Amino acid sequence: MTLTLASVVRALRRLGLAGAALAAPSLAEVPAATPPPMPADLVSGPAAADPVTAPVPAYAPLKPDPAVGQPQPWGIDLLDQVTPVGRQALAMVHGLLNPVMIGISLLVCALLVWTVVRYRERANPVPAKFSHNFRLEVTWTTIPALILLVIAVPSFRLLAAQYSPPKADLVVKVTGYQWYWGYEYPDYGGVSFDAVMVDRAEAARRGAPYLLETDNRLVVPAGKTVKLLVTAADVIHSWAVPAFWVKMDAVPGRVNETWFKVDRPGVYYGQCSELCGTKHGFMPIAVEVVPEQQFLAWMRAKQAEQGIPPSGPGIAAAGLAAGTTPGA
Ligand SMILES: [Cu+2]
Repeated sequence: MTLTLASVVRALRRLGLAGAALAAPSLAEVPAATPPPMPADLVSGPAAADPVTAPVPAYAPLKPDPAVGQPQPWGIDLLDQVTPVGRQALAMVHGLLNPVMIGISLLVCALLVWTVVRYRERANPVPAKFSHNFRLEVTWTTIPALILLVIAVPSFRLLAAQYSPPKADLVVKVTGYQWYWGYEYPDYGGVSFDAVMVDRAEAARRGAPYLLETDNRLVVPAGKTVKLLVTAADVIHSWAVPAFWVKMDAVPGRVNETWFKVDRPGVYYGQCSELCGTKHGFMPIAVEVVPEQQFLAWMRAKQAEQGIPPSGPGIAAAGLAAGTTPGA
């Protein structure tokens, strides 16, 4: 019970009701989320890593943080967002949509109570017979229209942000199957693998949430723009990760495009979000965001495992093209 109340109080506080005006928040000033601590040597450019003095550390899978990128017990609010688009969207929900919804609900409740009390039969035995009120009708049409106009401004700004990604640093092809996901990295010699849900014991061993963890995770570099080409091989699926504010339909015979950029290394979970058959609820998505050097080490190990020669952006610069598996 304490937990429930605490969550409700926390969520209400986050709604920002105290100073909530109906005016659209200036989304240009959306507070940048607390920048994640990133060791300087991990923010690498091609020249940053000297293969002789700075050997690429071996890849080690990240342990999920129960507070980030996955559902919370009794959580009633949206997940904390880790992408620029997600932060923009969440600011709009907390700063504009929730106050508008709550304001309208309270107004309608108050009107209802007032009508019931003021116009009950005993207090108002002879009801009025008029059926139109020009001024009132204009008002209750204009005000909602203005509210929609106010909402439209940040809404279109958000849409524009979602559909105008920066230049992609990495492209991943995502394919939905009944009932698992397949991933392929065309820039790295076509490294590919499937991601299948793990059982309860394996999830517990990894400290990961059951029903959300997959045997192979989609691994991507932190701070880089990742473009996803999303499709499906059988029926319609949907690739969705709530903490990224990403949800894209995977349609057979079509390629849909979406993107995300996550600065904070971590493991983030999602699920197929299109009813796709009996095991629709059992094709989760696990994305592991790692510092770039770790990503390259992981990628090189995958290439070695799949008999693919060292290739792809950053592999040679990181000293991984020598044919050795990093950290081995
Ligand atoms: Cu599906």
